[in-house]
This record gives sequence, structure tokens and C-alpha cells, in this order.
Amino acid sequence: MSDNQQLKANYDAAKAQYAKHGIDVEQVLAKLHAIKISMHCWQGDDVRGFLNRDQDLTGGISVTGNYPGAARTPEELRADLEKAFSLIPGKHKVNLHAIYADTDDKVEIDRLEPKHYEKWVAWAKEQGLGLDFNPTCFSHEKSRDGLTLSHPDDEIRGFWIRHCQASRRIGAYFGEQLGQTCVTNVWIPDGYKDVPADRLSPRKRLKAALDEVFSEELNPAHNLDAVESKLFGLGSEAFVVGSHEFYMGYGVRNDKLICLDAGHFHPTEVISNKLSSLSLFTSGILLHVSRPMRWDSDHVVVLDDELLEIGRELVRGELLDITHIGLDFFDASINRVAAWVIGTRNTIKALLRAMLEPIEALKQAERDGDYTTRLALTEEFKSYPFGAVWDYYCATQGVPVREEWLAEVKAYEREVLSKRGN
Ligand code: RNT
Ligand code: ZN
Repeated sequence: MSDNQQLKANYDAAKAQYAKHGIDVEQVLAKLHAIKISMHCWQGDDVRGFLNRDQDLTGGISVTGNYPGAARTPEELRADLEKAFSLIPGKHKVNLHAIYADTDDKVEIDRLEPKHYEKWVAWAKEQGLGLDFNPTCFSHEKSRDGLTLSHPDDEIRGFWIRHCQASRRIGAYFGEQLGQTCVTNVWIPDGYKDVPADRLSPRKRLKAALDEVFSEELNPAHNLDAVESKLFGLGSEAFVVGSHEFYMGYGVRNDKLICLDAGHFHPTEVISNKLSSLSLFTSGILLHVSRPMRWDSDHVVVLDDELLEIGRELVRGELLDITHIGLDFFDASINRVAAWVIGTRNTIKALLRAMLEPIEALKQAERDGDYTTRLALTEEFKSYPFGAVWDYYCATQGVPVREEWLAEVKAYEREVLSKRGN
């Protein structure tokens, strides 16, 4: 039997096994194919961007590692993204930060306009990709003291308000041009290293600043706003202005998407357990799928229990329609294209795994109080032939099966990345 015949035979056998539990694998794959993952551009160059390249990365986030081959120009970044997407099944989105503008203009970030992103849009159209967006409220001289939208200085705060307003318009331009909604996510680093004297005033300022940021009505078919909370950062260990409670309140009251980043909570707290609650009170959710290790370390996403649980919550709660799935990690100690491929493939795998579970039987067992069956079925399904379905999906999507993609990344490293001399 050829490899292809074997792959198909494995798939057919798996399909029959799942069918016994009423799981229609063909239908599952069609559903999976419709899900877009928003792949973050900033894994490709360690969150440097192309504007203000002289600035260090600030904002209490950090990239460690010095693996060679980081993208230095928009062209290189797009080439790397294309390589990664060629190894990932499905059609997806790219998540841009404002500092990734592709322009020769010396433009201050509160004056950014759609035209500074025209090349990204042309590329996205050509590649059939969607775009998401983020104002960049860090790595700038005006955020050097770690404060932006909550800054007590009216002028500095005004600057960041204008930057976020400009960002929303760029988001709306993406959405309108590409015919798919852009999510523009506001995350700010604001906080204090040590215990504040006044927690209320910065939060009042942030609330008022956000009201200004969001004051312009934009077509929600083109742009949706999201707000991202955090527990702590480097240099904001004692206090973060935009905490989870802050943005829960703000988002629920003002109908904004609430962004849950997997690394932004206490170490034993998980975002999978927040999705069902949030879904009852918001019209939409944004995820930053990440992997915290002891802290908000932004490790590459692996197929661990929390990722599987996120997939289950989205699938079992039928939350995929209201959830925008974005990735957020940055590892400079490994090949950056591989980092994207591993994290994105894993996120898709987690969704597929969740779809290939006997959801109705599990829910019924739970309703009946039969927790024995719930546990037994859950455990037995862990060794069901999920891999055969995944392999078939990759093959039919025209992307490498299993670790075959690694050889392509290694070749790309030899032929392209290693020649960059960084
Ligand atoms: C920082 C947030 C934020 C950033 C990106 C670069 O803690 O997670 O989402 O990682 O905007
Ligand atoms: Zn994030």
C-alpha cells in the first residue's frame, strides 16, 4: 500500500469508529475548515515592527532568545508568513500591530492612516487572508514611564487616545477592503511596579480615555473593538490599571469584545473556565491563545490540557461563532516560522479533538448523574484515532502530513533565513 492509500485507509477506519458514536467526521472537517485562526505577525520578528525600530521592546513584555533569521522588513515578514501558512491547513487571518506599518513616510503613530497599510491589504487580498489589528501602546518614548491611556499628563494621554482612534479607522479599512470583520484589540501596559497610592484615579482616566477612543461609530461589519486585561507585567508587578474586572465591566457595559489572554491570570486560573460565563454577558470574545510558564511568558502553544479544554468549551458551548481566536506568543529561541506552525497547528488540532468527542453522550451522562460514564468515556476517547483524521485533513488541504513540515522549514532556514545575517 502506498503512503496515500495507507492514510486513506486509516482515515476510513477512524471514520467508522467515530460513526459508532454518532460523530460524522466529514461534517466535523467541514466545520473545522470554516474556523479562522488569527496568526500574530509579531512572532516573526520578536515584536520589533518597522516603525521606531530604534526603540527597545517595552511595556513589560519580553522576548528571549537570539535564534538567527528574524524578519527585518515587511517583505521578509510576509514571505515568512506565507511559508508558515503553506504548512497549516485552512484559510486564516494575520494579526498586525500598528508598528508593522509598511511605509516610507516618517509618520508619528498618532497620525497613522489606512494608506500606511495598503501593501498589507494588497497582500492579504492576494493570499485570501483576513487581517486583525492592534494599536501599539509600548516601545515608544511616550510610554517610557509605563503609562499611556491612563497617563496623568493630558498631552501624553491625548497622544495615545489619538493613536487608538487612528488604529480603529485602520481596522475598519481592513474590514471593508477584505470583506471580513477586523478585530482591533486595545492592550495597554499601564501600571506600577510598586503599591500605588491611588488605584482609582488611573482607572477613572482609562475609562474616560476609552470612551474617547471608541466615540467614533464604525461599521461593526468592518471593525469590532476588543479590550485586553492583564494581571501584571515586568515593571507593573503591583498594579495594572486595565485589570480583568476593569475590562469585564467596561466591555459588558459598552458592548466591546473582551479579550482573554491565557497568560494574564493567576497561575492556577484558566481562561477555559471563563468562556461560558463571558458568553452569557457579551456579544463576543477574543482569545489570545498563549502558554504561560510560571508567569506570562508567552511560550509557543502546545497541545496541553488547557488548550484541549479551551477547544472543548468553544465546541461544546457552541461558542465558535462569537469567538475570535487569536494567538499571542513570542519565542526567539527557536525557528520563528516553526513556532508559528507548531502553535497554529496545535490550536486547530485542539478544536478538531474537541469535535471528535461524544459530546451528547457526555452531557447526557452528566445530566443523569452518571459521572462514572462521563469519566470512562472521556478517558477512552483520548486514545481514539484522532491522528488519522488530522493526517487526512492535512493531506486533503494540501499541507504536509505530520512532521513532514519540519523538513520544509529546515530547507527555508538554509535557503532564506540563514542568509539574513542576523
Ligand atoms: C501583552 C499582551 C499583548 C501583547 C501583544 C504584542 O501582555 O498579551 O497582547 O502580547 O499585543
Ligand atoms: Zn495578549
